[in-house]
Amino acid sequence: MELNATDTIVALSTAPGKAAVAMVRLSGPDAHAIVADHVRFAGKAKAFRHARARLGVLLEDGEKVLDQVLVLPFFAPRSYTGEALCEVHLHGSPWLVERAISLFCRRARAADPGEFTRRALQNGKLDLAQAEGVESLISARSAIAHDLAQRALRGEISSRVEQMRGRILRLLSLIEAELDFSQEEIEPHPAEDLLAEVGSMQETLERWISSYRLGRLVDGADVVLAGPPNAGKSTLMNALLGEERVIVSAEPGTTRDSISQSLSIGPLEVRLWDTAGLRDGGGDIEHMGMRHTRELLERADLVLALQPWNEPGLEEPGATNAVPVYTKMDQEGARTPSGSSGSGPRPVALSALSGRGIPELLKRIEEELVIHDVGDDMVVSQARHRQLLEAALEGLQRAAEALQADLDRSLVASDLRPAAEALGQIVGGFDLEEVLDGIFSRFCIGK
Ligand SMILES: Nc1nc2c(ncn2[C@@H]2O[C@H](COP(=O)(O)OP(=O)(O)O)[C@@H](O)[C@H]2O)c(=O)[nH]1
Ligand SMILES: [Mg+2]
Repeated sequence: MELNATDTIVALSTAPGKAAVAMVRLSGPDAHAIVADHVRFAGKAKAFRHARARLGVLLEDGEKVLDQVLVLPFFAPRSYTGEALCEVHLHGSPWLVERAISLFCRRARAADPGEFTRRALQNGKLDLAQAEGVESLISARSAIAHDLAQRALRGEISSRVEQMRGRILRLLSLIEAELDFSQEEIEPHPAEDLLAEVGSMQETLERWISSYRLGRLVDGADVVLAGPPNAGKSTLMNALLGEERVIVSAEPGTTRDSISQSLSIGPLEVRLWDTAGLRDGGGDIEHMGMRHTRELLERADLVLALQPWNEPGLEEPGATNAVPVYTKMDQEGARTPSGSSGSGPRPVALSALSGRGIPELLKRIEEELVIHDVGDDMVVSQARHRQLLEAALEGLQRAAEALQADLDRSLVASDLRPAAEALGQIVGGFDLEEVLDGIFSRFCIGK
């Protein structure tokens, strides 16, 4: 895609389909003129003013009134894209929207997916991490997803990553300066100082990378109901969903397939999985179900390991992310099995039939998933960011090793450079050499 796009693009910016109101957006040099061509405004002919809405009628071929519209113009660079932009609000009939777009398309072109945001990126209105934030915000389905997207959009990821990249570049410039002026008897920086700085950056990057455990939950957390047949998994599934979603029966092996359903728990979106209970025996289909159960257990964010209160220990919750759940606590004589208060995670006791213990379970699920209060610290929610942070960390690790082994400092520099580059890719739009040039042009030796 060319920089400084010169064509004007148009697209429906609200969801497609029938709606009370739809918004068609144009961006590019002719955005205002194109709209003015097709809309007759009430009152005296006045020029558009930035961010001032005007009522008018959309005309087909200069006479036939298609709809009453609200026109909202934005001037470059004070728009989302940084270009002249115009919103046209009209009634949300798919036919009408189609008509309006084809009128505008006489002098504009239908936008490619994401092209408005792409132009915003090219015009410096957003950086790459913020553009990803826009997409995340639109797809947010939970309070956590929304919160993290807003942070990205505000530039919190970008500024932290940029700061970290700045630290690496400062280190690089120190080392490069030593190398460039090695004849001039400059005292090299002690390895311990450099190591301390690299070590502190490593620590921060490790913390950021581990925050992905929380950040990835923006796509929904997988919570798996596991346990032997007849433990009450399907009954609990229905109780949590508040509907008879899955079949419950006293016959072991009733659930043979894994079934998932979404559920909001606190700030999270959870995919709750009912599974085929693991047991010896059973037919082919049940075995296939059990294989799927094992796969699910491996990638689960949280396992609820169900056991009837009177048959504890049938299924040891082997996974570290498993919470023991004692079921059927409404039965006569039911009590939490002894020995359950020892080491290991605190058990939850409940009855899916009476509902007792269900609120506690919901609270516990939330606690287990939102591991710690992240406060203002960085939370990585994009797999792309995590990969690049890992690449950066690897570079720092190698640099630390080179420093420890007292290798030539040029080798240290060549490990630091890809680390800075990886961080640069998170925010995007930077040329490392360019930045280094900038830094060195200001760098002054001997002063
Ligand atoms: N009394 C009592 N029975 C339950 C409870 N939960 C499940 N059951 C019964 O236990 C049997 C097996 O339940 P189900 O949910 O199908 O177990 P699953 O095999 O783990 O899915 C059924 O007869 C249920 O009615 C409970 O909380 N209290
Ligand atoms: Mg079942």
